[in-house]
Amino acid sequence: MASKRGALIVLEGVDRAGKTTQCKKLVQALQQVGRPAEMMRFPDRTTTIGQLISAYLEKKSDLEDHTVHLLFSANRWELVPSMKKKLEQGITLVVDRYAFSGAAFTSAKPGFCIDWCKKPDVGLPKPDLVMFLQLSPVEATLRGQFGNERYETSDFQKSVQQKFEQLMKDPSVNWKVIDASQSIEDVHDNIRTHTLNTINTAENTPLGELWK
Ligand code: NYM
Repeated sequence: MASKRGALIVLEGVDRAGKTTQCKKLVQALQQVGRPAEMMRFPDRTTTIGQLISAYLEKKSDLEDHTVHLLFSANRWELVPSMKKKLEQGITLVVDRYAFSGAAFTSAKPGFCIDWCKKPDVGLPKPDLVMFLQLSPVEATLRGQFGNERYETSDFQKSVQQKFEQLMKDPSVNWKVIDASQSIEDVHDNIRTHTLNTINTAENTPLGELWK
């Protein structure tokens, strides 16, 4: 019998919600209980496309808004063959941002509708679980200053949060909202429980296609 597939787990949220910390802790926790797991992040700045995106985010280059949106999407598509291979091998992928960040960040720019923003990502491997780390703007401010990258301003992040809320109304995606204002350990316990349940169900269901 073919081995059971891994689960595709995504963490989303506005900047500074603690996604990266939680992704790392989750991968470690899964490995400790004998579940093969690997972390990925988008944008993946190591590829040629990722380097274009990285220069844009660091404000070292300017790119037209539609163009950079399509590059973020292309950066996901270029990783799809290796993602599918790993999932088939039984490896659970814990992903720091995915197409939801793509749609939320671009549609927060003037002149973009969320439907157009979702289109290039239609058909990507569908996450078995998307956990949204919820953090109020007040709590986010308490975590200190934003960095210097593009999009790192509180007004823009507020619009991004609203776009995420719109995306979360879609019942075709398995969203779970996590209160990110709790301690790192409490957030982790919550995330680990949801993930272990999802891994068990995903084993017996085929991988879906996002927004299709
Ligand atoms: N971002 C991320 C997008 O605008 N579109 C996308 O598709 C993705 C995946 O890039 N501000 C934005 C969100 C973040 C930035 O930051 C990447 P980080 O710190 O590498 O997660």
